[in-house]
Order: sequence, then C-alpha cells, then structure tokens
Amino acid sequence: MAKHPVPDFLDIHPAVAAALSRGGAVVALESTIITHGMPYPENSSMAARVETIIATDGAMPATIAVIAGRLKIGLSDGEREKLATTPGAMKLSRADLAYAISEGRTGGTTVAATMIAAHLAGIGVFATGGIGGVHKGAETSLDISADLDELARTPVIVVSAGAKAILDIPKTLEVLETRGVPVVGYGADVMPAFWSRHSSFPAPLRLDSPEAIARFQRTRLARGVGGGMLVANPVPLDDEIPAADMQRHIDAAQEAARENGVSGKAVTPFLLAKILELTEGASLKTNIALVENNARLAARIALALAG
Ligand code: PSU
Ligand code: MN
Repeated sequence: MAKHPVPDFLDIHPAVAAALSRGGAVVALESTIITHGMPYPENSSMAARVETIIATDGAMPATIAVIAGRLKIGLSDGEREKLATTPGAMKLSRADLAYAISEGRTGGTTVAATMIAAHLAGIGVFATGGIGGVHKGAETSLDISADLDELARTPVIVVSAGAKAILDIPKTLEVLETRGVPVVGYGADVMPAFWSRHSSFPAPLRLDSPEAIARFQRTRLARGVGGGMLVANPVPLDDEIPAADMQRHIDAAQEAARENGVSGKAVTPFLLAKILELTEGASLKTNIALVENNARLAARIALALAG
C-alpha cells in the first residue's frame, strides 16, 4: 500500500492497485528501455512479453511511464503499444520527471525515475536490463548516471544484468560502495557485464535464491538502513555474447559519440543505438533475453517478499 495519500498526478492501474492492497507481489518495469533503449517493433513486443512472464510466474507487472502528464503505475496494452511509437517521447530521470508531469508531456522513465514512482506507489521490486552508471572518461566528462544516487536513497530492489560494458564497471562499483548500495551477484561471484555473463570484477556480495534476497532487504529495512539494492543477474548462457566480441563494437560506438560531441542524457541512447547497428541486431536479441531473465527473477523476489 502507498504510505502517503496518492498524489493527484498518479494513476495506479486497477489491477495493480488491487494487488497492492491485498499485499500481493508486484514488479515495476521501466520504460526508457521502450522509448530510448530498443527500436520498434522489438521494444513493443519485449514490453508485452516481460509483463506476461511476470504474470505467468504469479506476480503483477506494473510498467511505469508518464503519459500526457499522468504518472502511470501500470499501463493498459494500448497505452504501452502507443508509448513504443510515440515520437519525441522524453527520457525522464529524477531531474525531469516532475517537469513532464507539470507540462503534460509523455516520456519513458529511467531506472532512477521508475524507482521514485515505484516507491510512491508502494512497490519494492523492479526489473530492468542494465542500470546507468559511471561512463568511461567520467574523470573528464563527470557523466555519472542519476541511477546510482537513486539506488542510494530509494528503497527498491533493482534486478539488472549488471552494468553495460559502455560504462566503467569498477568506477560504478566504487560509487555504489561509497553511497552504501549493496550489489548482489545472483548465483555469481563476478559481476556480469550485461551482454556477457562475466566481467573481470568480483561481485561485492553473493546470494543464491530469491528468498535470501528478500530476507536481506527485509533486514536492511528493519534496521532502518535506507536505500535500494542492486541485484546483478547474469544473462543466460545460451544468449550471451562473450565480452571479447563486444569490446571492439563498444570502442567504436564510444569513438562515434566523441566525434559527434554527444553529451548529457543523449549519451546512453546514442551508444545503445550505435552498438545495435554495429552488431547487426545480435546485441538486441541478447538484450531482450536478459530483460526477460530479470523479469523472472524479480517476480520470484516479489513473491518471496509478499509471502
Ligand atoms: N542501459 C541499458 N538500456 C537502457 C538504459 C540503460 O542497457 O535502456 C536506460 C535505463 O533507463 C537507465 C538509463 O536508467 O538508460 C540511464 O541513462 P543515463 O545514463 O543517462 O542516466
Ligand atoms: Mn549521463
């Protein structure tokens, strides 16, 4: 249940509201992955499919987005399909979520904004693909995603496939450690690297079951330790692209971003689109598989928290 009166800009889908009020398992889903992370029509079919996976596992999916100034917790099929083709949809993080609401705009919510919205609605578990983090070259660009700060302050479990190799993984882990965010390798001793099951960096913590993750978060909340948790769930073996194969594409995408002077919130979408082009679609197939895999684990964590 929402801890505060429901703000008047929030629309909680009736099925999601019913699940929340009976204390059922609910999994939030982000929507920047729909508006900026994947091309149409794969974005639309992926978004439908992850909802089905969560529902099949016995939890309630709630895709979060801002549509014409309304913060939606759970979209209808029609709203979700329309969002996947909305030209000029904004990419909304902590800095601009309220702007889209007050200006009546439409946009996809990043990990940071989805955490804020999920917490407002009383949802404690969220599935995504990869989080934003510290970009390579951050020592000069200062490009560090607001996702990391949000993980430090908002008590939502984020299930990801780690951080993309377009990011500086060790620096991302350092910032998370500084900000007190637990990073849990799911059944893994090393951090996964999104398309690849392994990076060369150890996972700070390891847990092997959804129940153990639920128990850890309950303990943190009972101790009054604020903030979220990052679960790093390796992509299934059959779907992975080995890190060595990805590296040259990543390097080329980064070079293109530099040449084109891409900065600010445009960086992540630019790199994702470039890598898709360079891998001729292979990266997209893996991306879809890992989001589905994360949705499955998030549903099981939500069930363990509700049970
Ligand atoms: N990483 C991905 N796919 C994505 C994103 C990140 O592999 O779609 C999106 C997520 O919504 C994430 C956001 O929260 O990009 C981070 O953007 P930035 O680095 O500008 O904070
Ligand atoms: Mn950034």
